[in-house]
Amino acid sequence: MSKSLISRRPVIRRGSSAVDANSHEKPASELSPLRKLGWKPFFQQQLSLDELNDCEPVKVMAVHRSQIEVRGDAGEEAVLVNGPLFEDAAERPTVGDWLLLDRETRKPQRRLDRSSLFKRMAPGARQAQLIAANVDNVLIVSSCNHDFNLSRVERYLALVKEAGCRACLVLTKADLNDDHEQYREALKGHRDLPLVLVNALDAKNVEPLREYCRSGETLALLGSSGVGKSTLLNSLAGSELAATGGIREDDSKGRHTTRHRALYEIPDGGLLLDSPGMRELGLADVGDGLAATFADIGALAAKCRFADCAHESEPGCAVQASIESGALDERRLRNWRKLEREIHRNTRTLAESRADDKALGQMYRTVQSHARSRKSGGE
Ligand SMILES: Nc1nc2c(ncn2[C@@H]2O[C@H](COP(=O)(O)OP(=O)(O)OP(=O)(O)O)[C@@H](O)[C@H]2O)c(=O)[nH]1
Ligand SMILES: [Mg+2]
Ligand SMILES: [Zn+2]
Repeated sequence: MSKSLISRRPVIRRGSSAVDANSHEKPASELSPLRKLGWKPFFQQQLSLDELNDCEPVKVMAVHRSQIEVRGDAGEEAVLVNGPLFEDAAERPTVGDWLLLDRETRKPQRRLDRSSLFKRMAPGARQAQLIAANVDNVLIVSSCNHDFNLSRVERYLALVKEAGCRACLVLTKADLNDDHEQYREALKGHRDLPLVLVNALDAKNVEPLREYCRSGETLALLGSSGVGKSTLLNSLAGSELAATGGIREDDSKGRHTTRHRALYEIPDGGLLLDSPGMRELGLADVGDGLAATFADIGALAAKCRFADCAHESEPGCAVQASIESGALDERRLRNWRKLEREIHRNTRTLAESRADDKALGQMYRTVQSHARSRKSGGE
């Protein structure tokens, strides 16, 4: 199916679940299966008339080496990872993506544009690794022990804000720690980041988190290994959907209990993304998200005497004045600088490897076309 056929106008087909794309007001129990999976007008509008007739949308629930699990109106099925859609590693579908499956052959035809995308620099590589697509809300999960680290929270926030998602910071293992005030104090500078302390093992305790996972919404749980992401999932779902592990409390290396990223359906709620703990979250292409995360420093910097102030020892530096008065934490300035340098470096690396890939692709095409013309020349 050619991309040129894509109509950008919404096409509503009577009698199909696609009609429900506009029914935001319905109670959760009445939503169509697709709406429950997060189908929205944004995706509906991408379908051409031909695609409406020949294809059906499915959501990628999990990605394995040779096949992906998808779910749609027809329930769950497995799709093989081959064909043009899977050739370009950077374009490969990720968890949360919407694909169009041919109604007859059940083969994926194309991936729909994403409403949001999380990616990180693949540890030790020059490429980005996709984490998830089409996520609405994120719980940045950390725990009330040595795992808690404000600079890491800011790293996650840059990613989440770049994607335009709503974030909440969840500190698990509140039952193992009495000094909750220290965390509230540490988060004072982040007025727009709600903080919830929970015992993730206790279903009643996690109730306040349901507002991030309503029917039709997708909630991602992101955080290090052993902080209790799968435990939260199970408590919200009311059943043991995922295995949880016994990480040794004083061994920060820990074992990764969850091995694959996957979406789970929460009864009377939306979809929940559980993923293996991330030891490294290298940032790239999230300049706007970083600016939003450190908007307070940006606002101060605008008041510095010199437009190119480095906020070190320049006279009239509003950022340094704020640190001296105790209003701004120096750690925050250091982390902002560090992340800014990292994003700059990684974004350049990605741009270079994209350019290399493009040049390589061009070279292959040239070689192939020479080979073809030699063949047709009767060699
Ligand atoms: N006491 C207590 N234990 C918890 C809490 N949350 C998680 N745990 C325990 O911490 C351990 C790790 O929890 P998991 O849910 O497997 O952690 P995870 O974040 O999914 O870890 P990975 O899958 O490796 O990324 C398990 O033994 C849980 O029972 C909590 O709030 N209180
Ligand atoms: Mg887990
Ligand atoms: Zn300054």
